[in-house]
Amino acid sequence: MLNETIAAISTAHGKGGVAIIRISGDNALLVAKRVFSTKANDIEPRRCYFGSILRDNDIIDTGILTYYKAPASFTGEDVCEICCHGGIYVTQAVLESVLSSGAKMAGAGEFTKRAYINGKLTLSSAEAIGNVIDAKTDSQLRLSSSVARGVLSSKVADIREKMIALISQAYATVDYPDEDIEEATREQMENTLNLVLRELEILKKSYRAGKAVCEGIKTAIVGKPNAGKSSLYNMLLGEEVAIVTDIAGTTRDVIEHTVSVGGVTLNLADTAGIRHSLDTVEKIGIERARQKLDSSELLLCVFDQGQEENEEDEYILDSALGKCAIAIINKIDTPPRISQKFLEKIKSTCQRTVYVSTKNQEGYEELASSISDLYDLGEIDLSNDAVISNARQFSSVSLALDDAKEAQEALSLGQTPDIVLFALEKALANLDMIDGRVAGEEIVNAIFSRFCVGK
Ligand SMILES: Nc1nc2c(ncn2[C@@H]2O[C@H](COP(=O)(O)OP(=O)(O)O)[C@@H](O)[C@H]2O)c(=O)[nH]1
Ligand SMILES: [Mg+2]
Repeated sequence: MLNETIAAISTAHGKGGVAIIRISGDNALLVAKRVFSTKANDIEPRRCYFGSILRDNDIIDTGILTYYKAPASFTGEDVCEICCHGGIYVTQAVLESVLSSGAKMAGAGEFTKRAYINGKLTLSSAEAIGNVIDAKTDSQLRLSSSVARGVLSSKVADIREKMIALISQAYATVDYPDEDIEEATREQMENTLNLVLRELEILKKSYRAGKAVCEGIKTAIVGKPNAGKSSLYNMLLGEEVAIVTDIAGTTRDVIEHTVSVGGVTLNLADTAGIRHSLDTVEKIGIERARQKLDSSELLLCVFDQGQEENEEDEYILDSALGKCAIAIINKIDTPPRISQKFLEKIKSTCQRTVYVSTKNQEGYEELASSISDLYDLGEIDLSNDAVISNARQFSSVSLALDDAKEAQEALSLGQTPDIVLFALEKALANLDMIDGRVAGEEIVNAIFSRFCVGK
């Protein structure tokens, strides 16, 4: 039952200065009053009241009560928040008192789900609140906070409005099946449709950046032994994680960490140097390096500029063909011996070429801006532009775009209005999936079950 009054600890589970127990539902104030005793006669909304927190008539703590009256609350229902001291035991005791006073334990994400169902949040905003909580890098925070504030939703609403105008224009003519769409109307529709197409294309393209920030890019550092892969790995992570020695074949296991470089989230793997080896353990490491090379979305191919290139370098470069790759010319503190011809080949194979000396920690900035550039972060303002940031949203935009193209084609071929209308309605239905106007119950449940209890 939706309006059952629910409660949970909304702050992190662990010891802290303060904790918040949130209560939401028709009986929120009634439940809170049973647990919280204050001198005030009346609890007014949006005011803070100091008082005692009771369990079975015993005072167990003192704290603050805040009441948010429906619909002006996070969930859109009556909400009370009791702020108590943040010890693990005391917080649990306050929650138990609330539960025995008539509230039910909230499920994971149930507050946010109610906010969505009550129209306080769109689906993409609700999803983004989860991402704000999970954010581990600055760009993840900026992007998810912008989606949570509704920047994406208002762009979608804007496109939606144009589509609805188009649909109503098409409906106006569909009632007279013997007539074609009038020339003036068609021109007007074409103009609006072109705008819609352009905006959908921009949104679709924004996923390159959105994915790079939110989901991260599977990245492997590859190169021959001793090129400086582990040194680069450590430079990017800002700490000595991987073992660096001058002994070829040092790295054997694949080491993986997540790091933000130039705003892009790299799921970064250091690998064994690829070469012919007879050592049993190193051979396994090399095999794993090859697998990483194949399964990665971005390669950082490391070359030692202090050595003439050899067949191992050639092999690495050939493997980068057709993939997204950045060449890292390392050891620029040493005299160059790599051939000009090979450098040319590197530049024509890899999307970017960056010169570094991991020994002197030189070239980080250049590498960071290359990565940022490669994933369009230079063109996008993460805090203010509408950006698609997950596969679910991407699929809706892509489908809507295909349908809108179909409508455009039908319109320009002078087909009957019902064909145009059919394509436009499909486009609208697909676009509406983003903010859950027609999202199936399963999708909605999948999104909210990712949340922690109390959110
Ligand atoms: N001169 C110089 N030596 C480097 C540089 N980067 C790495 N090295 C050295 O090259 C050797 C191999 O480095 P390592 O990172 O283990 O290479 P990997 O086998 O590719 O992982 C070590 O002795 C490093 O100190 C650099 O920028 N300049
Ligand atoms: Mg290594």
